[in-house]
Amino acid sequence: MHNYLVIQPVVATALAENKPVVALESTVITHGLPYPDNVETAVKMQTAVREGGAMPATIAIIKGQVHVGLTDDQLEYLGRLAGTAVRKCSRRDIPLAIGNEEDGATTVAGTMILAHQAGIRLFATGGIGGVHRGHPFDISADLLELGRTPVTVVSSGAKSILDLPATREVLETNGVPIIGYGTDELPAFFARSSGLPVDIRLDTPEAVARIVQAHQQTGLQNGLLVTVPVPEADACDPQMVEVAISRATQEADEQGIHGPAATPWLLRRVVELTNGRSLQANVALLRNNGYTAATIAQALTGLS
Ligand code: PSU
Ligand code: MN
Repeated sequence: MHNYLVIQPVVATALAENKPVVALESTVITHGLPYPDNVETAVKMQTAVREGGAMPATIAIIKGQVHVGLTDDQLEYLGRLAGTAVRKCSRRDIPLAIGNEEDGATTVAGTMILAHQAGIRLFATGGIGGVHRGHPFDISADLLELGRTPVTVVSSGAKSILDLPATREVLETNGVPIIGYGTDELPAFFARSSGLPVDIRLDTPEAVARIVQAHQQTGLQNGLLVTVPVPEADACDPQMVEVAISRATQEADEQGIHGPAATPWLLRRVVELTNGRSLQANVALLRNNGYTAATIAQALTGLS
């Protein structure tokens, strides 16, 4: 293995024995949720992956080393970096954090790259990045990475802080199929639907695993996107969320918040504007996506 890559022994053993493993990202910990909710949620998500029958492998860069699978102490260390200037690592940023021996939180894009290098095929998170509303050139590196790295990402779609129709178009251009897990519509993170269609609806882990397997057999090098709606009981009232999101995006424009700072700023502001109500949905969907990804990972090891 590469010497910058430190694979936690339990994760390495699971991989060597062809047991199911699910990667988890770290930007959601440092930039997506406040401390200490972020650490609690990360732990809950790891537990949900185990309950679904797979080994969780949270990925982050700590002092220039890529860790695949974190200890509780390392999770706590990362959690306390929330609100600091810790580097948010997509493809562009990975060599900067490693070479400069920095800490780095991996985004969906960054986590896909490092999961693939470690030999992990499934990755669960909350929401992917997309095309920003009113900023058609601010396209998340997540969308391009999904077009070039063969990892299956399980998420609840994207928040409507983004331009969802444009996001869908960019995914299509990059050859990324959207699989609706138990849904005909692309989920919109806090809300179970967006009005936009998925490319295929599948209702069981086995059905998704067959697509992942077929994709692997073809040797295609893009990623796959599996979208899972937030559990019904925890979904937010769409109107309440929309009001918060509209206000947050308007404020961001007025204050000139853009680039990599845009997504974290908007995420924090939406939690404030919904009085934390959106946090409950966020935690619920993260756990549910971890569990779902684990069941798919397990079905996949049954096929190969
Ligand atoms: N969307 C969320 N929560 C998150 C993110 C997105 O609902 O935590 C994070 C993910 O790590 C994602 C990143 O990969 O933000 C996208 O950032 P950008 O738009 O700058 O590419
Ligand atoms: Mn961006």
